[in-house]
Amino acid sequence: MNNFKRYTVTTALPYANGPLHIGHLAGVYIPADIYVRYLRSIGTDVVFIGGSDEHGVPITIKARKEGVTPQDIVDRYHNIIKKSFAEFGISFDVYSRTSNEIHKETASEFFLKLYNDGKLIEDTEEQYYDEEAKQFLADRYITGTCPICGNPKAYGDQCESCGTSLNARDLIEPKSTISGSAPILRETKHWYLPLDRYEDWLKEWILNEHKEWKVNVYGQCKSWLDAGLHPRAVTRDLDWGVKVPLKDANGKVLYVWFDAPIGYISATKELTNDWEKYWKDKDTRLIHFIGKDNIVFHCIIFPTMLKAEGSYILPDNVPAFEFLNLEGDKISTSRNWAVWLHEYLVDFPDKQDVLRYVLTANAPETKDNDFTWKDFQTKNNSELVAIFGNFINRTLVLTQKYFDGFVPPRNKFEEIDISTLEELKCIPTRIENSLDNFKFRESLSEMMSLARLGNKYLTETEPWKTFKDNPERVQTVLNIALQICANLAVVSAPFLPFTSEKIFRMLNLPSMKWFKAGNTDLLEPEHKLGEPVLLFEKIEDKDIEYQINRLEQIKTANDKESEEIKVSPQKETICFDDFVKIDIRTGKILEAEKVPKANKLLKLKIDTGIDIRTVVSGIAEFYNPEEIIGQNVSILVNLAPRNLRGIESEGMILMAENSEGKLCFVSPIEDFNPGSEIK
Ligand code: B3M
Ligand code: ZN
Repeated sequence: MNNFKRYTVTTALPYANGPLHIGHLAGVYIPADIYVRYLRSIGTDVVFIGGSDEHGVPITIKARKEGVTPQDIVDRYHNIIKKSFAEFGISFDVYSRTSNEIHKETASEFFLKLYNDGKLIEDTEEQYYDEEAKQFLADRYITGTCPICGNPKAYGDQCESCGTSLNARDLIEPKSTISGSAPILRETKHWYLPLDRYEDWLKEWILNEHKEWKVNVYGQCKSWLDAGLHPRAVTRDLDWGVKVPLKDANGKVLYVWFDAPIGYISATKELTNDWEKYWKDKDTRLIHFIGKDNIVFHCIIFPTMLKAEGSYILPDNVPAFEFLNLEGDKISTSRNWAVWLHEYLVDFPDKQDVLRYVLTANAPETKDNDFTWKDFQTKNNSELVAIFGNFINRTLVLTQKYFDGFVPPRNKFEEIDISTLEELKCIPTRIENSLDNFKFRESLSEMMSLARLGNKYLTETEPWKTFKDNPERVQTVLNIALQICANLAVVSAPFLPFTSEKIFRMLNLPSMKWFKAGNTDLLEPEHKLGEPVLLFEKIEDKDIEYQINRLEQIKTANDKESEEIKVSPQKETICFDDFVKIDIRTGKILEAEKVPKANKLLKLKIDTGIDIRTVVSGIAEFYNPEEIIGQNVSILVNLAPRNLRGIESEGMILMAENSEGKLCFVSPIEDFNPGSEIK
């Protein structure tokens, strides 16, 4: 270990504009959670900080598209995200958000301190302005023709066709996405952080003093520093964000990447009045867990802000992870190419630890890595079930059978007993060393080596054969096997917290701290054990095929999307009397949930004005249940009820369907009374 008195561990603040997927967990939150659980277990004073990043242009664009406010968007996703973290046991001491007051104050004060100390530069430059919408345009709000490849739909910051990163000024025939008009150039004032003035200091601090940082992190920093740094604007013309706290800054907010990392500080303030010792005492070790796309912000820009402010400590390490792919393809929210955490739990309830295990074993530590459902199944069936679960289960069941669930005494040792206990004593230190070096895959495999050791011990000593002739020998064997179980409960806790708790309960022991690991007398003879329960269960082929199928359907839908748009021909003529038989009403979705093991179906509760009824609707591929609650709909109410997957569906929601089978709601655009007739 080292000489620090306490730890501040932060995790990248996810943007509150979508739910979480496995890539988030694997690349940031699971490793951070393992690390913090371990630190707590060895008695370290640590605060574990998380929160939602609720500013930035993508959130305003999403809000505009849906016709709601940015605050509506972040309220929705902040809650979904927070819930997912809790469900997967990510044990934050505080999970905050950057739209709350304490953050606005903290970020404003930070900016003002830099401003008043003369640490920022003021500069005026020309930027695109939409005269109809009367606002300056962020790069994402401008489209035009890419000067490189001619794509007519390039964005002001990037052309998604050829991948070139652009400046809005590069676009040919730029257009505002807000009003559709051609923007004009207009002067605007901004404040800049002069990174160039900190270049020498950064070189010394990172390249000389932090050679121990992970190669990917060190390498990225070095190439930024070698290329030379330039002043960076820390304000934007936008109406969503932390207002710039200066008189002449109307309509300007802090740049999201300026305020977001300050969110770590505000979250700590929210947690404790004693926050300063976690941020200003040099005996505190500050560690940022992030994904690789955030390296420059956490290693260069935020440290420069902290240094310029003057009273804060700097990060001592920034363990950044690479990316997790899904079945060979980059995870993508817009293409719905992801395993969403809230959906995973519908299909695999109570299997949080299985996902934690698989994602740790495959953590994209040093290079991008792939998640596949087949591998998920294999790791569950042949590692968690066949080794870990099997060992614990056999030990407890045999103790129940031979000794009524009482821990037997130890008698004379044989060679294998001694060597097994010796090996047991070494394993915790190996896990510690790996964790101290942020090698999570290695630490997990050391943890599993203890389960392997136990399994091998039982297989070689064969207590089920020995019992008849030599029950005394079996007493020793099961005592030792039980000590291994207790040790597994201790050392698996950071990795598989839910499982660890179950083992402690099965052993009828209170949860134990890390210093107990390696102890061979955790269970006294005569101690009465609790009830054995199954820790892991086999995952069947059909459950995996279902998941693979789901992804294939998404892939097909995505491929089709790029094909031409076709319109189907008009149907045969009907008379007015046919039409009036149809009773369509305005309604509102009150509740929505996935129908288990059905790709396409959502079960909805609809207020039809007439009554509240259940409707099963085939829209699950296009909408997450959470995002459609409160949605206005048109509903055919006099359709005869139908039974779908055992659920009685009493009506049909009207949807528009395009030639690729994509669906969208057809609903009153105003909040109309449920029950109004549509004719
Ligand atoms: N929200 C970016 C991201 O999720 C950003 C992280 C902020 S950390 C202060 O990639
Ligand atoms: Zn292009």
